[in-house]
Amino acid sequence: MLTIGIIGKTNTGKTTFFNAATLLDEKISNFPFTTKKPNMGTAYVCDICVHKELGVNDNPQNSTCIDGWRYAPIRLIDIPGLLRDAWTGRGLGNKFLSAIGQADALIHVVDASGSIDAEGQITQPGNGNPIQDAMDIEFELNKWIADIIERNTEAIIHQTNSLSLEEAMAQNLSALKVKSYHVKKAIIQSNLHKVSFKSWKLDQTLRFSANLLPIIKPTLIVANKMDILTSEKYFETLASYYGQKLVAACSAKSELILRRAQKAGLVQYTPGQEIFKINKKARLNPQQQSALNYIQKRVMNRYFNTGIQQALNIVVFKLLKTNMLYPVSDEHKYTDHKNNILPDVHLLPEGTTPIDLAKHVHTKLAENYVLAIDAKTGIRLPKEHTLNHKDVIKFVTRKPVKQKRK
Ligand SMILES: Nc1nc2c(ncn2[C@@H]2O[C@H](COP(=O)(O)OP(=O)(O)O)[C@@H](O)[C@H]2O)c(=O)[nH]1
Ligand SMILES: [Mg+2]
Repeated sequence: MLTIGIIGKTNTGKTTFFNAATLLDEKISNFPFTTKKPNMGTAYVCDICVHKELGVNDNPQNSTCIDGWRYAPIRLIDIPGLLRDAWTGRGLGNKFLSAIGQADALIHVVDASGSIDAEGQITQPGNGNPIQDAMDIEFELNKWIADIIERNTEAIIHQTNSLSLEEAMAQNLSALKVKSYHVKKAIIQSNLHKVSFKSWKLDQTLRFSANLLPIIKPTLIVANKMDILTSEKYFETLASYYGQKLVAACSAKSELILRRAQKAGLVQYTPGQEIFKINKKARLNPQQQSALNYIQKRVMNRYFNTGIQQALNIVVFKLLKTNMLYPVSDEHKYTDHKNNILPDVHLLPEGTTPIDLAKHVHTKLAENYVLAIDAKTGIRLPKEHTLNHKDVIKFVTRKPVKQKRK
C-alpha cells in the first residue's frame, strides 16, 4: 500500500494531522515525545468517482464512495522525535529515521504560526521561525543519508568492481527504497558525474544527499495552524522558498474537531469538502459552538477547507503522480464476479500498463492474461498502452480468475 510518512519538529501538529486523517485517538499534547513510537494508520485519498459518468450506482469493496467521491486507502505513519542531531542516533532518532525509509513520500508539518521555538517548545505565536524549522529537519535528513554513505564508502568502492557506482550506492541505500536511476539523477544534479566517488568530500556527499532526498521521498510542506493569524505571512515565505506546488496550508486541529463532531452526530461534514452543517437536532454546548464558529471564521471563510484531505491528495496525485484504476470482470455492467458494481480502485503510478495492473490485482490474472479492454470505450488495449487516471479495465484471461481482495 502507498505509504506517507509525517515528519516535522515537535509540537508542529503531526499527531493531530495523523489523527484527523485516520480518526484514531492518539494522545495529543504539548509535551515533547508524547508519541513514543512511530504510529501507523489508514487514511484516504479521494477524487470524483466514475460511477456518475458511467450512470450506475456502485458497491465499493476495497474503498468507499461518499457523496460521489471515491476514497482509496493509503498508509500513514506518524514519525515523531526528529531532533537536531537525530542522525547520530541521539535519543530515539534512528528508529524514526528508519520509518522514513519505508515511506513513498513525506508530509513535512511546519508550525506556520511560529508558535514553537527551535527545540519544538511552545512559545508565543510569531516568535518562532518556521522556515528555519523546515530547513533544520531537511538538514537532519541530508546528514542522515550522507552518514550512511560515509559509513559504507569502503563497501561501495569494493562493490564497484562488479557493479556500476549507481547500483552499488542504491544497494547500500536500499532501506530507503533507493533505485540506481535515483542515484544517477542525483549525481548529475549535484554535478558529481565527473568526480571519482573515492575522492568525494563531505560537502559533496551532503550535496548529493540533498539532491537525492526529494527524488526518493517527494515531500509536501504542510503549513499547519493556519487558523492562527500569524500564519499568513509565514505561509507566503514558505511558498516562495519551496515553491507554491510544494507547500499546502492546513489546520489539522480544525479537521480533527470537524471529524469528531461528525462522528458524534453534531455536524454533517465530508472530509475535504468546503462546508459543514450543524445538525438541526444537535445540542451544542457553548464550547462546541464557539469551536465551530472559530473554524468557520478562521478556516473555512478564509481558506475554504481545512487542507488535510487536499494535502494527502496533492502528495498522492501530484507529487507521486498516482492514478486511480478500476478493474472489473464485466465490462458492460462494470461488476466483479459477485455483481458488485465498480468494487475496487487501485492506486498505481503513471506509466502503469494493463499487465502491470493485472499483476497488482492478482498474479493469476497476469499469468493468464490475454488482453485488456477499456470498459468506458470498449476498445482493446495494446500491451504497452499506459493507463489513464480513472480508467475502468476488464481483463480477458485464458482461464477464469476470481479477483481476490487484498
Ligand atoms: N491552533 C492550532 N493548534 C494546533 C493545530 N494542530 C495542532 N495544534 C496544537 O499543537 C499542539 C501540538 O500538537 P501535536 O499534534 O501533539 O504535535 P506533534 O508533536 O507534532 O505531534 C497541540 O496543542 C495541538 O492541539 C492547528 O491546526 N491549529
Ligand atoms: Mg506527536
